[in-house]
Amino acid sequence: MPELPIIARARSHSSHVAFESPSCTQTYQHLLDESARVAAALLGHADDLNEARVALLVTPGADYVAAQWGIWRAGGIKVPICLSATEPEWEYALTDSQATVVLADAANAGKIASLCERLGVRLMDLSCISASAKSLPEIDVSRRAMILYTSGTTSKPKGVVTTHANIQAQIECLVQAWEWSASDHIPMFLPLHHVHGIINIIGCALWSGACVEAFSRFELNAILDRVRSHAYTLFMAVPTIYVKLIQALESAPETDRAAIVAGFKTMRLMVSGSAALPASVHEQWTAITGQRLLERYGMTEIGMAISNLYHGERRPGAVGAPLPGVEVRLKNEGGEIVTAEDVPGEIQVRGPGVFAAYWNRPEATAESFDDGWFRTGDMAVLERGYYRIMGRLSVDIIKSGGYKLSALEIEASLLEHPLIRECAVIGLPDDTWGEAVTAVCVLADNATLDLKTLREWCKDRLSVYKVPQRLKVVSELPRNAMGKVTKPAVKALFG
Ligand code: MCA
Ligand code: AMP
Repeated sequence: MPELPIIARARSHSSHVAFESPSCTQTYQHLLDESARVAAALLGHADDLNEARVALLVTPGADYVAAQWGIWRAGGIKVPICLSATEPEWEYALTDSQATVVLADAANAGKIASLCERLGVRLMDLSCISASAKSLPEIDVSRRAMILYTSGTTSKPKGVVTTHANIQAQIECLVQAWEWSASDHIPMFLPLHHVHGIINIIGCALWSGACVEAFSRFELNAILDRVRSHAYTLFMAVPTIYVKLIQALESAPETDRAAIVAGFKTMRLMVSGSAALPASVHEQWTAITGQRLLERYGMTEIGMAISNLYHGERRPGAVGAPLPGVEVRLKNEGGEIVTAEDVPGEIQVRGPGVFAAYWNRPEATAESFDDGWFRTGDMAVLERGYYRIMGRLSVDIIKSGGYKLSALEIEASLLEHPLIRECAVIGLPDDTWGEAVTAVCVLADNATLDLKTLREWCKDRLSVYKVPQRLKVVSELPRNAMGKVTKPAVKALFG
């Protein structure tokens, strides 16, 4: 029976090591066997999950992939949820996606158990699965495979639906452009509810028969120890991580620094993306390690679209040229397609990696396309053959630590605070995080509120990266003649 290409590829690498950690290694065969067991357990007496949504709450590593492949092999749609999210955020993802099952590992099952009970969602603990393998359904690549929640210009995140064919296209274009092979070895320390970790790292590695070393989070010292022993051929991270690595190298004793730098120097490729990499960080990294970072541009809805060249120029401050199989165009405010260099326009993308739809949001889906081209909402300009990102069309989208955040979502939460009468959330430039979430609030009469108290209050409502880093209390918010709060004027309050 024909299998999903991702599974057939794994079979061709069955004896290779897929995951390695200081304590154990797991082969591709292990992932195939485990995912067959997960699929059988999910199916029970059914023949096919028929695109039922299965939420995934599993620590990065072999179990995560066994669960992911298990869902796919059983015909389900995988909905990975953020390990560090708050209960209201989990509740939103489970109810919006209408998930019927949460698949969790032993470390996380207890954290979501009461929510599952309250919502009537079945909780399956991966470590307690006892099903033996059974015959699995044939899955066509046109079927829907994954829903990723992404923040945007609405107050609640939208579910981005991709098919197996979309995922395959997103992976194959990177495997080709960056010349992935079975001899690659890559650390994985990014969250696995976003494209960067799921597609660019795990997806490409496992498609290629390569080896992944998974960390449960960005464990700086453990990762540097492995770099120092020349463990990796490839490294992929967000700009904030390169800033943190530079800080760590600058403060390390000279002998340690030289040993770690040698480990970075010998990697065949180091990539930065998910947010703008300041040219100064790019240049600093080259000065310290001799590596020229390859910056690329992508989005949850499209995978990767634009990249500096693997063989060729890697220009600081620019994201490069369209990836294989991806079409990119710029459209200006007047609705004209820009063909000249040095003229800004919105990036629009077309290609087999572009998502199928926003989950249950036909209007939002329709609005996000322009004659078959996906409207990214990012402005760019073409300069000497390479695109340079100029910013976003919406001031309500903030990028912090590589996470895309909706100012409107954070504002809606803050307005539930009993002392906050009005608020405007903005992103202010920040050397480490790219942008720092900043709240400007009008309080109830005679009330006082400090940042520490506000952050403490936010803890149970918003993920750590959405919690305001700065707070300014004002007597009124700047408004235009129509009475609407103007975010540029709010930003101007900070000089
Ligand atoms: C955490 N902290 C922050 C932020 N996040 N402070 C300011 N701004 C933030 N955004 C604070 C915490 O409050 C805490 O403070 C301290 O930093 C450590 O928190 P922790 O969560 O442990 O931080 P970390 O482990 O150092 O995390 C930094 C990180 C992480 C590794 C950069 O944010 C991360 O994994 N980001 C990547 C996200 C990602 O994969 N994005 C891709 C989506 P205290 O110490 O006071 O308690 S975009 C995508 O997929 C598209 C397609 C693409 O193009 O790639
Ligand atoms: P997300 O929706 O979380 O997938 O984030 C996608 C957004 O991240 C894009 O729309 C861009 O605004 C931003 N982004 C990704 N890569 C880059 C980059 N190299 N430079 C600037 N912005 C980027």
